[in-house]
Amino acid sequence: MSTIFDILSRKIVEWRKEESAIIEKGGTKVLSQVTVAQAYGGMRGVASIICDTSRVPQEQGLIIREIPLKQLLDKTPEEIFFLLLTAELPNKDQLADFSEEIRSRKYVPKYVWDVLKSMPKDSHPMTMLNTAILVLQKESVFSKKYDDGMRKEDYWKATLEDALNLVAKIPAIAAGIYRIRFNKGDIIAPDPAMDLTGDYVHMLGLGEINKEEFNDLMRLYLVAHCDHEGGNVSALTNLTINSALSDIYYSLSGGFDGLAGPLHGLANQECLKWILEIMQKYGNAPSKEQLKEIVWNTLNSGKVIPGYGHAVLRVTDPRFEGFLEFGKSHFPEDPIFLTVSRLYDVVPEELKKVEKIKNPWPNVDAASGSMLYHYGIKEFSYYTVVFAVSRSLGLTAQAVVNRAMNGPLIRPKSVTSQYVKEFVS
Ligand code: HAX
Repeated sequence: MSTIFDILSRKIVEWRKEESAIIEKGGTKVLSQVTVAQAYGGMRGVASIICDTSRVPQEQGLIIREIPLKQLLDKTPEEIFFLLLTAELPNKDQLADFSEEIRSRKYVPKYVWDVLKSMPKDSHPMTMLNTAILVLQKESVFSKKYDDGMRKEDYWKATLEDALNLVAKIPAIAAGIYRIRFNKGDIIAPDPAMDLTGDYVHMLGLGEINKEEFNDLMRLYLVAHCDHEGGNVSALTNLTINSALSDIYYSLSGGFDGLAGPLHGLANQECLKWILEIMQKYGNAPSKEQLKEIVWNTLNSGKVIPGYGHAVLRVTDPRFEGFLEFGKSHFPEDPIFLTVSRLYDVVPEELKKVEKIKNPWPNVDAASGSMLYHYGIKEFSYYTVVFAVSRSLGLTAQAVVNRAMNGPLIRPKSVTSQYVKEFVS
């Protein structure tokens, strides 16, 4: 049976050949240009980095290794991680071997818990997650081997070791953070026999819920948030840090620092907060008129409508649709879910009236928090951590692929405003 290391060893030889051929054939062709407005506008639309794990066409949404997300919604995080890394779904034997690789790496050293327990009681759960990852950095195989003079061709192998270790440990760390931060009792140890989803649910220790249903939601959640091409804040940060040959403990925690922003992963926390405020004001079943009013009140107070809009997408996010379907089939009468659905009927039409907003449609964060809330995770500052557990699959896979392809140091050129002023005149 081939291990993930054997499979990637074979594939990387081909990928490197393909890359050399592309550069040889078309290395001087212009892929993208940058206007002055784009330089001032966060480089939106400038194609200038390579990411092979996934792509996000603006009219389709997430496509992982050329398979649209909608066709992957019944998969497990292990299958998706394998797909992100290798560009193929695993067969039965490969999946069994890969799952075992992950299961055997779950243990989280005690010093991580000591640090987390000593943090201020009001620390944000994302700060705790990023701290835990940084504290674990001393375990980095890449860093140790680099110090020992590892050859460049082997960087990816050490990065893969780090990726497998991180992906295996992050659910335990995330579940531990939930229990420590929200006084849920002792940390629950990982079960070596369980898969990533089952063990995360087990370690959260949520008490009286429909475990089977919640397990299915968590599987969907961990699949849906796994990756979103290479140019978003967390991915680009991860890439940039890793390109300096900082190991992925550094780059992942840096990427997650970006995910913790309200315009990125924190939007799910903001969105549920906003929905609960709406329901506090208008009751369990706000009318469309009331929802319109709240949308305009929010916009007029200078705030964004959380969960709506996107830097790339120009349609409803298929990840949002996945969650909407899940809610419809499992808890269609849940008042929070009903408000999420009703907002979907109202918000896009109102945002279309604001000329500057390029995408009035919902993104993943418009629905995901309401799902967790239904099953009893009511502490919404925790929601971005669940997002991060899933995104660790994509970010670590991107780093492995980048090291495999001998990715360059990321170092775009900056210019001063004075330079641009003279340039435009
Ligand atoms: N509500 C109000 N205004 C919005 C808006 C929204 N939902 N979406 C965009 N706009 C505004 C922008 O703030 C911007 O205004 P200014 O020019 O005054 O700054 C203008 O419309 C143009 O923005 P855009 O080009 O349409 O979108 P951007 O690429 O600049 O930003 C964002 C994309 C996702 C950040 C934006 O749509 C937003 O703030 N949405 C709400 C927050 C959110 O849901 N974030 C999660 C996104 C998905 C994600 O990354 N999850 O992790």
